Order: sequence, then structure tokens, then C-alpha cells
Amino acid sequence: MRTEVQREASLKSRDLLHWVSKMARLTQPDAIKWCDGSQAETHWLTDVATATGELIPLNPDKRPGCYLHRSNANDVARTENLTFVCSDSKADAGPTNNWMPPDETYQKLRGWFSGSMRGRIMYVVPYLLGPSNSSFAKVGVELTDSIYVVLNMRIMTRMGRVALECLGGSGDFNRGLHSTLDLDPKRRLICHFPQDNTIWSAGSGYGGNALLSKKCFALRIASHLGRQEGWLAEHMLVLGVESPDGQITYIAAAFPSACGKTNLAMVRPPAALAGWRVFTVGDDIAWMRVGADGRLWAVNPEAGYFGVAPGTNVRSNPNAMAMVRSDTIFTNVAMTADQDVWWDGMEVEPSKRIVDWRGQPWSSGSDQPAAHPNSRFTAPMRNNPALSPRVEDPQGVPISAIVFGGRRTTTIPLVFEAYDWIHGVYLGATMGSETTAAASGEVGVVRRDPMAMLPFCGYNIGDYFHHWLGMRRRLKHPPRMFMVNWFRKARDGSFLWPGYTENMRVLKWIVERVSERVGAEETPIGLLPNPRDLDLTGLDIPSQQLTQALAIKPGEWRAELELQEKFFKSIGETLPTELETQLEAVRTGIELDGEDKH
Ligand code: SAT
Ligand code: MN
Repeated sequence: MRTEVQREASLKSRDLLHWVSKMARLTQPDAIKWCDGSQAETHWLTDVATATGELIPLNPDKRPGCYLHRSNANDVARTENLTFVCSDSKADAGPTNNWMPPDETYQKLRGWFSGSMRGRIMYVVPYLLGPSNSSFAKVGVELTDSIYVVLNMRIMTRMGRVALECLGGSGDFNRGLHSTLDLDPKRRLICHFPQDNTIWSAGSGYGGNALLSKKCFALRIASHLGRQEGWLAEHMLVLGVESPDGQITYIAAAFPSACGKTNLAMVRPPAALAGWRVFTVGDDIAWMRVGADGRLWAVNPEAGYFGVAPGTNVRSNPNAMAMVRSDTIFTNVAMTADQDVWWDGMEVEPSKRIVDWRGQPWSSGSDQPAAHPNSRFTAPMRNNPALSPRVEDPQGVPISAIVFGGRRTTTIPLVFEAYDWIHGVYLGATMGSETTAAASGEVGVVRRDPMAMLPFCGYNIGDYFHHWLGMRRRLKHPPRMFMVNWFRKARDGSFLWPGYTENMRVLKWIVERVSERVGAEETPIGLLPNPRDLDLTGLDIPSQQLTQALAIKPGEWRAELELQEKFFKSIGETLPTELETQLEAVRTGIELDGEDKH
């Protein structure tokens, strides 16, 4: 299949052409299709995927341009235990990554990939991460035998011709090879070769395992490039908060997977906060560089959102509900009799006849969820009613605040601010969070998830902390740093803070800290809001409940510091001593402060 795009590529990047041929010799597809990202191509791909059953068309009146995909039941989340960073030495991958020697891994995978695309088409998917004409932008090419992956990549990235144009004659692109093989978990591996700017992913068709632009390139490989080139690739949403005077403050925020990044990035402020607005720049990944002005600037490398469906409803995320009305691929949600989608927590009555994410009849009395807890929507960012007008700005947006947040039932107050950059890096580095359905394994256990990057940092985590600390030298105007926790619970198990749209009140406090309009209380763990400075207009929350949400409980902190210390020990000698000093300072402060004061 020799298309116009291929001619263009062959004229320009000979490295690309050479690599595609080499991979085709290995995998032996029946045909090679170069993707140009056009509408006509999308129609063709969609028709093929519909014919094979990989996509199920949804009701064109209710969900125009929308499709449902059902994954193999053994392939519904990222598999961190099967994800490897194959750097030259084990020490480069560090204590938090799985590591295998690169030569051995290539050899093993070559065996698996050999002839794996026989009887299949190899799609060549060129894509651009970041706005075009931006110094942030990077090119990747994914070779895949999954049409579902191609259609998702088309939504998630700037895919096709635009990427080849940006690449020109250069050989500088990420080389991604992906084959679903036979979806046997015994032949499933997601391997990164940072030294070669290469990713080989086998045996899974699921999101973060198979859409190689996302966690594999935009985080694991990009974090490695960022370290070499002096920038940051982070698991962060980016949003702009507009205050009633028209000022926009940009905030980047790191939360682990399935902790509400998409909801926060698209938050519609409560009616009581008249004149406040939020614009989404990105919902999952931020690439950040120091600008000539000494500020930190961020872009969203992606062009779409791969969000968690369950729990999304008109109250929790009205913008997302509007966004997924058209041109969206749903994965592992339930389907109604009239071919609409449904999921748990949608807050609309399911119709009588409904099939669950596996395609089996389901009724509301069932003890099983209708949609898989990690079911997702893939939607183009242009559908987001709150999309920032700056999203294609090649410069990015200037970041005034960085927020870290985990899912913690206890210990961590609703919000507090770091004293300075080093303290902020310590807060990010010691972040803990309860595990979610986004990764396979036990759900709900607290694990350390530094900067929400535990599964995504492509090199030694101790070196990563050094890199973060070192950024300070280049920042003339560093962003302020904060920690938040929307998930703290009362003894009876109820949430202390209502979350969702009400999180806007915390963003407002952060904006007012950045513009130095409010003070804060100095505590051993950081700068806490004076309760009167949190705008609670129109929110019915007992003051005792707010006090609990903000409380520092020394007993809980002693246990927390133990866990932090254990984590620091596990990092070994690459751990920056500055971080140990921070931990000791908090410990001393907690001991001097005595018993529960809130
Ligand atoms: O599947 S993804 O890894 O892309 C989503 C997530 O887990 O954050
Ligand atoms: Mn994520």
C-alpha cells in the first residue's frame, strides 16, 4: 500500500522508512498502512473496526460518532508488574522500576514479535506530542496491529501528516512497536529502552499499555529526555483559573491515576463563586520548561482525554458529560437497549434492558458493577466546553502553582502550602495514595507514589528528585507548591470534604495565596489556610467538619513519617540529603507541637 503520505515520508525521513521496513520484516504483516490522520481514513478505519466487531456503533441520534469497545476481560488496566525500563544498567532504572537488560529483552521480544502480524495489517501511526511549531513538540511513530489503538491515537494525539511534516528529514522520533499478539497475559510485556528512544509493547490492547504516546512516551521516555535536556515531563493536569477581575492563574497538579485529574481539570465552579471560571489545558500529562523569563511554562502534549467513566455525571463533571456526547470511544462501559452508554454513578436510571461491559445481561440488583471500574472514554479535547484558548500556544502557559495530591483516608489535610521549593519537592516526593482500579492489583492500599510518578518515572527515582531540586537554580520565579487531599474521611467513613465542583474553593485559596491576597498559618507540616480564608459561600458544611478536614493529628503524622522514612531508605544512596533534612524538620516540629491542636 503505497500512499501519498508514504511517498512524502520516503522523501524526507529515510530513518523512518528504514525502521518501518525493518519492523515489517520482523512482524511480517500482510499489508502496511501509513496513517495520514484524515477524516476519510477515520471513516475507513471505523468501518473496518465495526465490521470485525472491535467497535460497536452507538445510537447516532444520542451519541453521534460514538463507539463502544469491549476489551478482553484479562486486559482492562495497566499491568505495572509487566512494565520494564530496560536502561543500560539496573541502577539507571532505580529501585522503583522493573528492569531487564536491554539486549536480552530485545532478543526475547524479537521472538514474540517474529511473524506476529501475519494475517494482520501493520498501521504506521506518526504522531506529534505538544502543539505544532513548539519547541516542546516531539514526534513519535507507533507501529501497531490494533485498529482500536489507531482510532484512540487519532483522538489522543495530533496524528498523521502534521507529525511527518514536523519530523521532516530527521531521524529523531520515538520508535514504538506494538502487537496485541494473542492477548495471553503470559506473553505480555511493556518495555522501554530510553537509550534508544524506543518502546516495545506486546500482548495487551489496553490504554496505557498500548497507546504508546501516553504513559510510555509522554512520561517514561520523556522524563528521561527531560532529565537530559533540562525540563520536566509530569503526570499532571494543567488548568487556568480566571478570577472575577479577569486574571488567569495557571496551576499544574499531580494526582495518581483515577483520583479525579480529569474532573478537576474540567471543573465548573459552583454558582456561589460568581465570576470564577476554569479552563482546561490538559488532564493527565504536562511537559514543563523554564522560559527566558525564568518562569516555568507548560504544555499538554496530548490532544484528547482518556478519562474514567464510572462516577462521571452531570453533577460531578458536567463538562465531561457534554464532551462525550459525540466523537467518543467508550471502553468497557455498559450499553442500554437503545445503544446508549451507561455506567455506575452516572445518576440516570438505567433502562430496563442493559448489558454489562462484558456484553452480558445486567440488572440494577446485581452485585457486580455494570461498567468495569476502570472503564474509560476517549474524547477529543476540542469537545471540552472548558477548553483553554491557550491549548495550542507553542509557548505553553506560565505555571504559578504546583499541586500534589493523593487519595488518603487519614492524615493529610484538605490543603496546605510548602514553605519553599525544596519543601515542595519533599511534599511531592513523599506523596502517598491508596491504589485504584487503573492498575491491576489490590485496590485501596496506601503506597508511596512520588509526584504521582511511581509507575511512570523512566529512570532512577533518586535522580529524579535531584532533577526536581536542580530545576530551582534555573527558575527565577518558581511556582508555589501545595498539597491537597479531597479524600479524607470521618470516623463513620463519610468524606469530610464534598469534593468535585467544591474543590474550586481550594483552587481559589491557592490563587489567592499566589497573588498574596490571604495569609496562612505556619505549622510543622506547612502553611495551612485560616478557615475564614476558605470561601464557603453557599456551601453547607459544619465548621467542626472543616476543622477535621484541616486537622494535623500528631499520632497519624508519626505513623506517616515512619512510612516516608521507610520509602526514603528503599531508595538508597541516590536519595538527596535535602529530602531527609526536610523529613527530620517535620518530625521535630510535630514532636514540639505536642498533641492534637485542631
Ligand atoms: O491507561 S492509562 O495508563 O493511560 C490511564 C491511567 O492509568 O492513568
Ligand atoms: Mn494518568
